[in-house]
Amino acid sequence: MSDHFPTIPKIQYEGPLSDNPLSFHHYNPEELIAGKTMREHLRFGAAYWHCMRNGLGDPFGEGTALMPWDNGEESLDNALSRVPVFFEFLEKIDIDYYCFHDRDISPEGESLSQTHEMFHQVVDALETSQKQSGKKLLWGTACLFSHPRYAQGAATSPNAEVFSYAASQVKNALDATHRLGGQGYTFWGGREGYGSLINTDMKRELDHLAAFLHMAVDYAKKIAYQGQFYIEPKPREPSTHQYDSDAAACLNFLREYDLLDHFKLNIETNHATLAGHTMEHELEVAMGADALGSIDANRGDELLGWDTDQFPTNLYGTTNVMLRLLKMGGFSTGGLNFDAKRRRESHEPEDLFHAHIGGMDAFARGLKIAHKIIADGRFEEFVKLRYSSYDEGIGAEIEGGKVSLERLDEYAQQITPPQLCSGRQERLENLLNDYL
Ligand code: XUL
Ligand code: CO
Repeated sequence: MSDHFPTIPKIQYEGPLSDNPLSFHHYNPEELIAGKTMREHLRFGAAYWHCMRNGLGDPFGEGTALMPWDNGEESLDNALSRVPVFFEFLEKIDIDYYCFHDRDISPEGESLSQTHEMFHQVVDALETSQKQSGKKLLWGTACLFSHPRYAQGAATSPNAEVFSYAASQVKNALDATHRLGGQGYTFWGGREGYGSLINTDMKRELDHLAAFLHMAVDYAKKIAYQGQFYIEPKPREPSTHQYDSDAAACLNFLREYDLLDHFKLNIETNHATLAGHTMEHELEVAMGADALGSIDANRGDELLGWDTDQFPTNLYGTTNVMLRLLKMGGFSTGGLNFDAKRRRESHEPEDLFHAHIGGMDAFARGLKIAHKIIADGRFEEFVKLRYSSYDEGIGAEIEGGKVSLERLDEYAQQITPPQLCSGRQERLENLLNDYL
């Protein structure tokens, strides 16, 4: 194994009393919870783009990240030399899965065919490293938002040649994902939206986006790629409005264009916040349609209005996510991918470890707390009781689709005016705090 993090040992579980910051205090990978190990429940993934390619710049200043293994060149050699560094990181942090965009792992060439050629050479290196380490690809994707050619969209660009370029990237990224045994393939519509409606034919752009996704589904069938397709909602940034703005908008789009059988959603916490929703709202919308596939785990900052992609450390947040995941019966193809970056001030390689340790420990605690809440059953019991008027009598008839408006008109006039029970929100909020 390479040694690019010489001062970092393999991170081990040392328990909550340990004062070693380079250890897990709560994430104990082999500990059993409800019949599965923590490792199996949580299926952590690391993002190649944030770990290896994010220099930590912001709109006001250049990057600060120290990356002694990187010579700063957009070359194939430099791309290849990042691969062992990333796998050493995965090994030391004990994360089993990773995710990448095509342009994170390899650069643009002079021509599109040269770009693809370099890309597949790096994919060869990833394949070798995966075999040696046992690490797995959670999902792959194509970066259809950084290059200036995508300034006006990719599949929703007004220019058909740009659409074709994007299709070519997706074909190659799908080939690579298939080869690497990727369990999923994500579409995040980075610039699939508009800056202004003044120059936009929205209906035409949406039709194009659907055609693009159908082509990907058809191609996956052709190459016998069985992984799960995901759409990742986000309302804005970089576009003023993105067509995949939240879970409900994505589901509506997928249904309208007959794509719902082929896609699930990859829900990201900070994107939920930007959409004006809680993460748990987005998860429940996706779950209601049996379409929760994977999670990009991070958080925003209450004081900043943009996608800060911070590491998740908020226990309410991780508990709320794990409550939904446990109720769903866990991931099948998906996982908890840390689509998160360090703050610009945390520029040393060691900070990559502290950041991921914090996220992993926060999710381990979320998992334990959520399991306890579900095992106790008090929330479930309360909610069940709250809706119990639908379990029998007129309620059961309503749910069974057996009554008409006229019948309810007659019924309502006979009964004494309805008495409501308290929703007990504050009592339940106190109860949640008791578990934390
Ligand atoms: C951008 C974002 C992406 C997707 C993959 O906000 O979250 O990194 O996860 O393209
Ligand atoms: Co993401």
